[in-house]
Parts: sequence; structure tokens; C-alpha cells
Amino acid sequence: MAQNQDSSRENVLRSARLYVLLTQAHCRIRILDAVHQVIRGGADVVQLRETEAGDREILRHARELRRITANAGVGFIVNDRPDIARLARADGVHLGQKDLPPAAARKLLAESQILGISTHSVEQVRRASEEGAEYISVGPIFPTPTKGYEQGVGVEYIRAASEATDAPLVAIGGITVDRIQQVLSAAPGRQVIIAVCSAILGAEDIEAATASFKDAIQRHLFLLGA
Ligand code: 3NM
Repeated sequence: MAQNQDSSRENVLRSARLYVLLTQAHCRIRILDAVHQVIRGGADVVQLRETEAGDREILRHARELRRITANAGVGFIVNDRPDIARLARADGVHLGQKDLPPAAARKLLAESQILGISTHSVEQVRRASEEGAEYISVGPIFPTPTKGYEQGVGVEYIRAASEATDAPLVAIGGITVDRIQQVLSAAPGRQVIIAVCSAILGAEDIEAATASFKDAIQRHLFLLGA
């Protein structure tokens, strides 16, 4: 049993490189349609990040995304809501600094579900690591209107975070294809997953935009010999 739990936690993140946030407010088409393009483009993990919908709609979307991602072998995380993550059998939940404390969220999650935590300082990285986060998100690396951040913390924060925890890192905030090299060079040898919302969901061709991120990531890793 314990072995299965470990392997299912590990599987969601193992070799994950591209993590796409699905927020309806940033997408011209229905996110339930966009997800197919995101998957075809090569996303490894998708997150349901609803900012405006009611609970019933969020649960309905979460269940549908679970079905689609399970068929495609893609990871599925629910933002903010461990209750919805549990009901929809997502792979896990993503918590911000003002969401439920990780220990409380764990009580709602199944044993096999993972917990990711957003951080904005090295102190928060250390705490998230102590709290047993399966991945730690670091951002906003660059300014981003998606969450109203006028300033980014810079790629230096990725390096500092990599020294403060052994957990996989998810770099987020204003990341574009042109910035991939800069982001991934900040912590060579570490698993840094690239998280993107607007540069993919706001693109005319969502599948092509996703694929261009994945290509840029793979090119960088190939050049590093990783
Ligand atoms: N969280 P985009 S930055 C949802 O720093 C979110 O924790 C952030 O969207 C953090 O790729 C961010 O459009 C927005 O910038 C990510």
C-alpha cells in the first residue's frame, strides 16, 4: 500500500516539465476544449484554476478534466480546493499562502494525493519544504497581469529556492518561450517545471503555443545533456 502511494505521488511529477494553468478568464474558448489542445501540445500537468465559477461548476469541470487527463496520462491538479481535488480524484491540490494550511488540507486529501505550495520568499520555501510539499512553486519570476503582479522576483529566486529545498520546483509568473533558457539556467541539475497560463491560453493556436514551450524546454535540456 505504502509503495503504491509513493509511486502514484512520484508519477505525477516524474519527468514533468510543462505545467499549464487552465483559467477560463484567460481563455477565449472553453477550458474543457482548450485542454485537448494543451495535451496534444505536450503539457505534462494541467491545473484547474477557476477564479469566477461557482462550486458546482468547478466540481463539474474538475471531474471532466480528471477524465480527459487520465485518458491522456497527464497529471491533474486543482487550485486552492482540497475538497474538490478529493471529490474529483485529482492527482493533488495547489495551495497559496492564504489558502488552508497544508496540514488541514492533507486531512481532506487521500493519502496518494500530492500537495503543491506557492511561495514568494526563501523563508516560505523552507516552510513549505518542512510541511512536506511534493512540489514548491516559486514566483512571480516576471511581472504578470494574470495575477496582478507588477514586479517579478527574478530568476535569482529560483536558484535561492533550489538551495533551500530538495523538492521539485515549479517556476511561475510571466514566463514566455523566450525566457525558458533564462529560467532553466537558474538551477541547473534541478527539476524545474515551467508553469504557464496566459502565454498559452491567450494564444491564437493553443496547441502550437504549448508545443513551442515544450520544444524550447526539451532543446534546453538536450543542450545541457540532461
Ligand atoms: N501564481 P502567467 S504567478 C497563478 O507567483 C500565478 O505564485 C503566481 O500566469 C505566483 O503565466 C501566477 O499568465 C500567474 O503569468 C501565472
